[in-house]
Amino acid sequence: MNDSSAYVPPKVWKWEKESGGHFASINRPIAGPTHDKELPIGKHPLQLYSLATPNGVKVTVMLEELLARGIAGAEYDAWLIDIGEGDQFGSGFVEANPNSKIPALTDHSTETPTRVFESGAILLYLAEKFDAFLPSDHSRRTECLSWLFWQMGSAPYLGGGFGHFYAYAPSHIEYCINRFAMEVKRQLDVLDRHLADNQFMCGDEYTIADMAIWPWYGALILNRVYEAAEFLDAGSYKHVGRWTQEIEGRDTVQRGRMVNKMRGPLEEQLRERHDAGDFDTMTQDKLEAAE
Ligand SMILES: N[C@@H](CCC(=O)N[C@@H](CS)C(=O)NCC(=O)O)C(=O)O
Repeated sequence: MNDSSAYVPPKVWKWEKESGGHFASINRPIAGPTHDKELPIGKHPLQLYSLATPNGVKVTVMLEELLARGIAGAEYDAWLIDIGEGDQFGSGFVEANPNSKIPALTDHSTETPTRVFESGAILLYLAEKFDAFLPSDHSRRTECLSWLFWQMGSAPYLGGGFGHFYAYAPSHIEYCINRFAMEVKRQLDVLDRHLADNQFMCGDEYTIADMAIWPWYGALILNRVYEAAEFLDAGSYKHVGRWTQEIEGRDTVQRGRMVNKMRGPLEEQLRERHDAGDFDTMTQDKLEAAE
């Protein structure tokens, strides 16, 4: 760049001030806990510590799908981790996920508790544990995992790249928005071309690849993230739109979206989930009415 007013990086970067963007107060250049706080443990083998962001929703949808299939071992307690309040930096959470990001899962049904972090790893762990939503045929399984890992590698360009500069940065920087809008539109086109010939990401089978991709790219189509559907002309990706609506119509998906939700209509917020009946009795509207 030859703009003389442009920022010139120092020889060694130092953490001197917050960046000023949304979430600036929780961003730090160091890992590890900031305070002591044990994680609660409920009555079920699976303990989920999360928040209903797209990464969190992947896992709650998977758990609700497993339960809807009659897999009782997938019963779970879902505890709320408020990342705006820094819960992800509590000592117990850092033990569950050294990367300090939701979602984190601990399975207490194993000889010693098994921790799983990274949403893609959690989906794969649950799919393997319960032999569900992952094709058993090797080549179909490989296709499914290719799309699962595609999502894990691609969504940071959508969230940390496009979403950050379009919706959260303190000012709109044309270069950054152009760069990441271009990439996100390319990703949507990848999905659109694939979904033109496939009902789901892996042919006619709904799998963990759909569960990973839908909460991000479906949310973009439905204008639930970054209010960017118009800007990205999301409606033009017809096959992604058809697939988005088909998955949106699943009851399991609607339940999964409610778990650990802290925003939106109170009747859609089930901030903690400990029992299937909680959807009827413990939503935030009912809790507040009972106060
Ligand atoms: N690659 C991770 C990303 C998880 C992630 O970025 N989680 C965000 C919320 S969507 C978070 O916990 N942010 C808190 C922070 O960065 O301090 C995964 O898929 O699990």
